[in-house]
Amino acid sequence: MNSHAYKAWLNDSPLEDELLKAKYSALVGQLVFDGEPSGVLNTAIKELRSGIQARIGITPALNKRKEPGGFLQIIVCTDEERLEEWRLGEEGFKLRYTQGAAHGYLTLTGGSTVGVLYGVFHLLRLIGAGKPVEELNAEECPRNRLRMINQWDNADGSIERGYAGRSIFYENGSITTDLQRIKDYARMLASVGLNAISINNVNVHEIETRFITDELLPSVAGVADIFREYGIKLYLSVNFAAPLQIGGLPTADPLDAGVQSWWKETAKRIYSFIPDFGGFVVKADSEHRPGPFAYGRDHADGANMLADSLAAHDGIVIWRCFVYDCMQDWRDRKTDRARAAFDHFKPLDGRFRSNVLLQIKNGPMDFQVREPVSPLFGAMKKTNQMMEFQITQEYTGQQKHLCYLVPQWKQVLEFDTFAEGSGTEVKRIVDGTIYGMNNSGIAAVSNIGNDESWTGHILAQANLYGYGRLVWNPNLTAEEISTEWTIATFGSDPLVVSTIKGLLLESWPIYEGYTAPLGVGWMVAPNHHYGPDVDGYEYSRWGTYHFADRDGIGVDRTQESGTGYTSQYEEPNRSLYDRIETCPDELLLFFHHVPYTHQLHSGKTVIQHIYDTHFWGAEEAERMLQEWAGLADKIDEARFVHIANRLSEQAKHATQWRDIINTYFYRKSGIADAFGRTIY
Ligand code: GCW
Repeated sequence: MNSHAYKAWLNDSPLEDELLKAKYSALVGQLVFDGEPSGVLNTAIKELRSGIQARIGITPALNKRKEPGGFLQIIVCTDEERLEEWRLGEEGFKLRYTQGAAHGYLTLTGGSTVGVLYGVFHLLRLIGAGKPVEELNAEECPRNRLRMINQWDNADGSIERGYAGRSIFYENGSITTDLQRIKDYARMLASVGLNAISINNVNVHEIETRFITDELLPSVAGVADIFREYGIKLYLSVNFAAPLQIGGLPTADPLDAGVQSWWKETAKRIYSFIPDFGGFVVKADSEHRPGPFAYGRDHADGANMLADSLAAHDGIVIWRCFVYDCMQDWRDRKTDRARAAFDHFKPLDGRFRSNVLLQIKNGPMDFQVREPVSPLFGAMKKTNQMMEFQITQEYTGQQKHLCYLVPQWKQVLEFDTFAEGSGTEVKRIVDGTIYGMNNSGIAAVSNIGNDESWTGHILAQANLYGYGRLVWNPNLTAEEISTEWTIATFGSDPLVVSTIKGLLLESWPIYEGYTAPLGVGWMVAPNHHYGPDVDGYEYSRWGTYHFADRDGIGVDRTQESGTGYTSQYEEPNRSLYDRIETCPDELLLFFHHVPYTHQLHSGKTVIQHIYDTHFWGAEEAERMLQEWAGLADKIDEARFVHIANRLSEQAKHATQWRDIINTYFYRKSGIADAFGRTIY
């Protein structure tokens, strides 16, 4: 596959500026490297040479010593002292342009071979953006150690919450033989600095349970080989009940000696096939998955037992905190799903092994368009913790709607938990600085499938790209990341850049505008979660209610009259959310049950806000389509039409959202729209 859609941000069209091309040629005509490149370095040099060939039209010579003329020298740091002296992290790199007497030259120094690889992708990005040679400088080191992607792919080829076709990893119960596609994916991930991937769904079914057996490990190892070439470690999601289901044991009790030695043997076997295997991702006692509760044990018992099996091999356990009662009764107003992760895990703080990481979803519910930040961040002071984001757009339009999530993630990472006083932002907890954790990082659920465009919606590629860049450096702004992506993907034409960047940055508020209001969430059709259904989950067992009646709407999570969820936050956040007077509008209904006539800080009533944002959101969705139309003669036809079709579907669907939500609340409240607009 060779289309623009497939190449995504690794667009390698020849540069048009001939003068600039000549300048680049003078600089990168020879690559100087003293040694025999192998492994990741080999990948880096191949990427560099093919990238330069495509962009500039020359294939750089690979020289051991400098020949006359400009050059690009590659240096790999091989010992720790040097790393310190050069102030380079192991995965970091420095790129320097120097103007010599007769010619200029570039030096790319990597803290390790993978540092060089990241430097190569960075350099190619700068060249693609047409940076002047004097500006080919950078000094970069990733802020987060673990920069991970979680695939929710199943062995049968389906993808849980996948919106871009079938799995690129599996077909009919086995690992695919089309390894090229996996390699192309590894490239994309490495190009934005990601370094870890779990390749199967956290809901581990029958076949995937056997990925850790002699029978299937050879093919898993084949996949690990591909990712290794790009500096990416492979992880597997495992089934906590595996000793029972495939081990022939009568129990999976984590304190049972037989179970413990079964997992130790299993770990040994895995490492014999994959020497640098990353470790296990575990969803246990969550949504009917097996776990330690069945044996009267807790999460620390379960996670530690697995951690012990991996410790000798430097492997880690990533234990998910998405644990809640999914058999609730809507009449029960005291049980609160939002409280669950904190209630389960906070009491266990300090009990987890150092090679256990708790993976916490960004919000306390489940990847809604708007949620507060999970209060577990900062609450676990003696436990490694990492963030879980969702790139796949389960609740945010399923890659049929444009919803650029970088601004949302950015808000989460910038959130001040006050866990250690002011300035304890989430980004500094998950990067390990606040609690000096040895394991930390960020993971996200992937949004790719075997669709030609990878992500179903070409503009949804920006979410995968943006995720990688943000995790590399959470201090980048959404504006910077979206500009970078647009230029890499569509080129530097100013109208193209400003239009696409604008669409991306406006899309989250627009999507929020015509869907569930004021942080309440969950007004989606059950099961598949696409499209409006205000009461779709209102009487179900999942604990996701909005409690709308004729008088008001929202969930009372205050300390005095509600579920007490707000008490899980540190001050001043606790009072901020607890008090209706200070609770931010966008989260009002998450924390409070209010009458429709309640006045927001914006000055509007809740009901008028609902009407206004829904009319506005649908109009904006239409406007996005018109904006895109303005790029007709600036974008190749295939991508232009693909995106136009998606945006037009979105605009249509937004009117459906608008009407269903508005009508529902008009009927419930009996209060008319102040502007007399059409409500059915
Ligand atoms: O949001 C829910 C999804 C499930 C998913 C679960 C989880 C993998 O609807 O499909 O299961 O979250 O995160 O475990």
